[in-house]
Amino acid sequence: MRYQGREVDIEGRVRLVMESALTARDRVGVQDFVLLENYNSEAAFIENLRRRFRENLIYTYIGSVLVSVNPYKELEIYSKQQMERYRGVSFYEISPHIYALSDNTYRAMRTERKDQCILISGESGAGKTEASKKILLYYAVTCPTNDHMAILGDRLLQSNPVLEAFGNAKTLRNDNSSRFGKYMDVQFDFRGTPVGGHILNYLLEKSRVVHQNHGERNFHIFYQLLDGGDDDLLITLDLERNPQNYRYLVKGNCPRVSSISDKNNWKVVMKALPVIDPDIKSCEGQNCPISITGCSDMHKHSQNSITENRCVVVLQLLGVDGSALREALTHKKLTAKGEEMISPLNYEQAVSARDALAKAVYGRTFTWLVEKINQSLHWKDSTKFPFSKDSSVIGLLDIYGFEVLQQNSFEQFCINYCNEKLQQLFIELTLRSEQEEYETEGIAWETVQYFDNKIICDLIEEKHKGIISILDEECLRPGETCDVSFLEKLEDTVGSHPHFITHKLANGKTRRVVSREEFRLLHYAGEVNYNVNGFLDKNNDLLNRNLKEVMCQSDNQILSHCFRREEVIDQKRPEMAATQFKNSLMKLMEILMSKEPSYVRCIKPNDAKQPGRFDEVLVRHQVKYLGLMENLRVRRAGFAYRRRFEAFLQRYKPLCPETWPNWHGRLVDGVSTLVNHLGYKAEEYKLGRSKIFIRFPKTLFTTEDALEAKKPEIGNELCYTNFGM
Ligand code: AOV
Ligand code: MG
Repeated sequence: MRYQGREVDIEGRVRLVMESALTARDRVGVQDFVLLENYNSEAAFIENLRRRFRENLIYTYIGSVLVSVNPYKELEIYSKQQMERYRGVSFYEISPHIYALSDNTYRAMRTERKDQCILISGESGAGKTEASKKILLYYAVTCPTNDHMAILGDRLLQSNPVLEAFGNAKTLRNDNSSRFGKYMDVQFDFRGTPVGGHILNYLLEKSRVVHQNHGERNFHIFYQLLDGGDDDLLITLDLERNPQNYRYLVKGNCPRVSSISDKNNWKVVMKALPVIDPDIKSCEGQNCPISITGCSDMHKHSQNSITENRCVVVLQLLGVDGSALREALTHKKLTAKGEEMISPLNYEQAVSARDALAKAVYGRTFTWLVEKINQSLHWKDSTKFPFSKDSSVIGLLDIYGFEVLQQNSFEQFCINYCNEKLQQLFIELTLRSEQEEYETEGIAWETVQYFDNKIICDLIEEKHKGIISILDEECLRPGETCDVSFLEKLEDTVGSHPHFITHKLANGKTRRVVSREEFRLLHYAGEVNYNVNGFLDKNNDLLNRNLKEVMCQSDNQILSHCFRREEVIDQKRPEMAATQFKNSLMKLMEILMSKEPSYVRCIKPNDAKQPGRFDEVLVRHQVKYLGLMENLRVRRAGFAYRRRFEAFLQRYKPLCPETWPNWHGRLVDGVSTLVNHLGYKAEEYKLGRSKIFIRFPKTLFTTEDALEAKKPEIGNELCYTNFGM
């Protein structure tokens, strides 16, 4: 909303519109949805997004929430000059941008000395990872630094290509899809200089190492190695260039991706690895994760048996004894009544033991890599995680987005559960808290209805009754259990839940849309059928004990770190995969709740990954489930401006002889005296318990004009300063 050359944001910051900073193009549509005339209309909302998208204006605010639409093309808006434009400038003085949000968060951290976090959400391919990289780059470039800290900044940045190589893959939804969740804390000292960092990683999709759906690939690093590794390295690792020759790379029948240069990315990773850890110099070295990758694709597709030479190379890389490994891959060791028994595995069992080993080797190497990165980001002892109190952090959350594939399995179940949790956090912190503020302040307020997805979170995670508990029970139950018995148990326990559906209808008939091996969850973001095949195995995530024993003997530096002897000695069963994931998400929610959140809500404009295409149906669906309309209504329907009594009084006290130069009574009486003097009408404002709420921006503009007119009398410094909460 503009008034006499000023704009006001819903938070109440009044600012002069800097005509030079905003061009006519920037003003296509409205740059903040709260300024939409018809703010109740979804059609108007989408039209505004579309008009801006057409002009490559991919960012729009809802108050302080940044909505971003993936342009699927490189835009000239991320240069260093652009960063400079956004530095230290108020949120609304300039067109919406991820840099504005980054800068605002940084300044809030410094001035309020409160930890911040930036939560980036949206479905697979919507632009979360790109957004998180841009934020990190912004801090690396614009924050004050010194020579030491420049190295740290470099490490922070270089951790990205490395983690992406090992943790991202081409899926049908996204050519560079994150297959792990990532939360990164960047730590700043009191000068605002980045001094440390820490990454928490969540549930890597290990099953991809041994299987890919049609049109998808294994993790990028395999293809990078085969395409980019120099001849000598490939000879040492006994590898051929063609990925299609490898069983673990051929399943998706998609060796190349047009948008990706594996060769170039290999170079980037090779440059980045030694920045993170100078010890990782040579790829053949035992302390290089690349050599582990070399043995993960140990099997050639075209041959039933592994060649003699390849066998020798793999054993060398794994650093284990050949006959012991062969024995462990073909036999199972059981302990019954205190006695050890060895029984041979059949073909399928041996294949699954081999796959389990490959997944374990890859998954644990990935965790090792994250640990290495974390060590390199701990600048000195005082920056050990969790960080000390004299520094502040900005946390960045970039997880795998909500996904619906043709066949959805345990991995999609976990990914989508994670997205439910994030949505729940968004509801907690924006919709609920905003409404609760009116309640706490005793302000009359018409509640905005929104869908609270807690019911779905409960269905999945509730103790004893939720899907994860039932899955765990079924994994632990002695006797014949299988994926189908798990499904039956689900039907018995949660069959009547409004967000759970199987093929069975209440009248005994069969529902067509869900097969006999599936259950359907009605997620906040859409309906997903999960095929139960593999749920038990994936949740168990077991590696035969004798395989573990062999791996513990490894003389490879990385693997001996990954496979600890204690694991074999300790007979206690570790937590199951889904429960581990659930617990780590609970911890993550606690971390995020303790910080001041900012939000980036990413929207995917089309399913074809194409620039310039705005698929209205697809966008509308996302606007709906992301709760953007409710978000807008809550911010808009109430009061445009709110400030604590002391801040309001401090700023406007020159306008009233009774409050100037100082007010000595109760704050609420001071504010009341002031607004009476200014002639505020009863319907224009309300006084809460600690804040004044002003309904219309116009009221505030008039007051601002009066202050402007007073300027010659009271001096400039009072204007646009001291305008905090
Ligand atoms: P995601 O992180 O949200 O999906 P990405 O951030 O990987 O999605 O974005 C997918 C692709 O969209 C990128 O590889 C880019 O090609 C393009 N893209 C996204 N944002 C931009 C931008 N601002 N400018 C130009 N291109 C962009 V997933 O990790 O699958 O949930 O799990
Ligand atoms: Mg991603």
